[in-house]
Amino acid sequence: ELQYPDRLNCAEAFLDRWIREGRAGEPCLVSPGQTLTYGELHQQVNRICNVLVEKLGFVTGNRVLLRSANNPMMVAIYLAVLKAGGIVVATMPLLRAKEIAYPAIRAGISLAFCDHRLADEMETARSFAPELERIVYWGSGAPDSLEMLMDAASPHFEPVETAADDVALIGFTSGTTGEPKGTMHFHRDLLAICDAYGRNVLQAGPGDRFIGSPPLAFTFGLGGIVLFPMRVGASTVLIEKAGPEDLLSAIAQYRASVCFTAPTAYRAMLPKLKDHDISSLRKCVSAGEPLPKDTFDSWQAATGLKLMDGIGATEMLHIFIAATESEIRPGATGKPVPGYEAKVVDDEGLTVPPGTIGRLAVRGPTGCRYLADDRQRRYVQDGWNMTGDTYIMDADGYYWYQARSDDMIVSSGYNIAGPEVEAALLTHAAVAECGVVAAPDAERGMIVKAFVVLRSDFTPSENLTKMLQEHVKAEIAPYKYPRAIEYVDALPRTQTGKLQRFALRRIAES
Ligand code: 3SK
Repeated sequence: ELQYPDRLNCAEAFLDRWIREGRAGEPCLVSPGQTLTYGELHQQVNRICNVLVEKLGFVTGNRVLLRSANNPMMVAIYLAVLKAGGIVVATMPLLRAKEIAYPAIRAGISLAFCDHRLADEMETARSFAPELERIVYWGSGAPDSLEMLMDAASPHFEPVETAADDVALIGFTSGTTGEPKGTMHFHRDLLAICDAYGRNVLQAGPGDRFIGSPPLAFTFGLGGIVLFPMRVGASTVLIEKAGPEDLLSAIAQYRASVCFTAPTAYRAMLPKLKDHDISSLRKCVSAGEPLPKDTFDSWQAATGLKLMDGIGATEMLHIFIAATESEIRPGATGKPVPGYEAKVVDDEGLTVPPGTIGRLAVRGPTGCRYLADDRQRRYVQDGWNMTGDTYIMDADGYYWYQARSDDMIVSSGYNIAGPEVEAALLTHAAVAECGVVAAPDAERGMIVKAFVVLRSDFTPSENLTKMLQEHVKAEIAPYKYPRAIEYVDALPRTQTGKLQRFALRRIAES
C-alpha cells in the first residue's frame, strides 16, 4: 500500500494533482490576512520556483533555509523548494541568531528565505554562518523582496523529476537531549506519513478544515497542518500566534474541524472553552508530549471529543503509534500505525513479554537518517529505530508510555517514571503544570523531585506541599510520591513546547 513510483516529486501529489483534477477553485490555505485556493497557491508556488531557478542560481539538490511563523508564504516557499527539487530546512521563528546559524552551518546552506519581520536575528545569524550568501525577504515591499521577484516570474513550472528517495527536508531535533541533529526525510516519506497515519488513523477528508499550533519547522506541525490536509484536498488554517486563546478563537472563526496540538495546550484551553464556539471540531490530535489520562478525561467531559494521542519523533517524521477514535484506550498511546511495526526490548535488544517494561523499537516506511552524525548507530540498531522511550505493551497489543528512557528515576531500587508522577500531580486542582525528575539523595541514591507551577489562586506553602504529596500517594503507588517539591513560575520548554527535563535535572542536581 505504501509503494511509490521511483520518480516522485511530492509537491505534485500535494498540489499539482488537485489542479489536474479540477479542484483549483477550492480553498487551501486560510489565514487572517488571506485565503488562497489550490489554484492561487499553485501559481504562487510556480512563480517562486521560477525565481529560484532564474534569479537565485538555485539548482536541484540545493538546501534552502526557511524562517517564518506559520503563514501562507511560508507554505508556498516550502512547496516551491520541493517542487524545484530542493531540500527544505525550516527553522522555528523564535530561534536566536546562533540557533539559526547552527543548521545553516551543519547543512551547508547558502540560500535562505525569511519573513522581513524576523530580519534582525536573521542578519545576526549571517555573521555566525558566512556560508549564508543570499537571504531573500518577503513582506518588506523592497524592490528586491520576494514578491517583487515573483511579479516578474511566470506562473508555470513543471515539477522537477526527483527520485522518490531524494531528500526533501532536513528537520532538526529540538535539542531536548543535547546538540540538535539534522534528520533527513525523502519525498516518499512525506507521502508515507499521510498514507499511514493520515489515511488509516486520522481518517480526515476533503471537507475537513485543519488547524494547529506547532510551528511548521516541527514535523508534527508540518504533517498536521500542511501535509495531511493537502494530501486529501482539504483546507487548513495558518495562524502565526497560537496560544490557547488564539487557537480557540481561530477554531471558532474559521470553523476548523481537525486540531493538532500538544497536551499542554489542550489543558490550557480547558478553562477558556466556555467563551468560544468550537462545535465545528470533530477530531483533536495530541502529540509532542505524553498525554495524561486526566487531560484526556477532562477534554472529553468538556467537548465530547476523544483526544487522539500519538507518539512521533522528528527522526521518524511523524506519528508511529496511535489509535483511531473507536480503538482508543484512555491512558494508552495506541498500537503501531498500519505500515509500522513496534516491539519492547530489554537492554540486550531481546523482546520482552507483554506487561514488561522495556525500550521501544520501531520500524516502518519512515526512519532515522541523521545528517553526518555518529549518533545514527545508537538510534538505528539492526534496522530498528530505538526512539529512547520506555514502554509496556499489554496482552492486547496496546502500548503504554512510561517515560523517556533518560527520565526513569531509580530511587531506593524502585523504577519510577517521571511522567506518571506528573500525571498524578496534574489531577490536583492547584497544579497548572509540572515536571518531575531525579534529584541526588545521600540515602536513596535519587529521590523524586517535582517542579510545580501553581494555578493563579494558589500560593506555595508547606501545607500545600504535604497535600500534593498525599494526593500523589493516593493516586499512584505511594513510593512514587515526590519527596521534594519546588514551586516555580514557569517550566523550561523547547520551542516545540516539550518540557526540558534535562534543564530541571541540572537544577535538581545543583
Ligand atoms: O517529536 C514529536 O513528539 C512528534 C510528535 C508527533 C509527530 C511528529 C513529532 C516529531
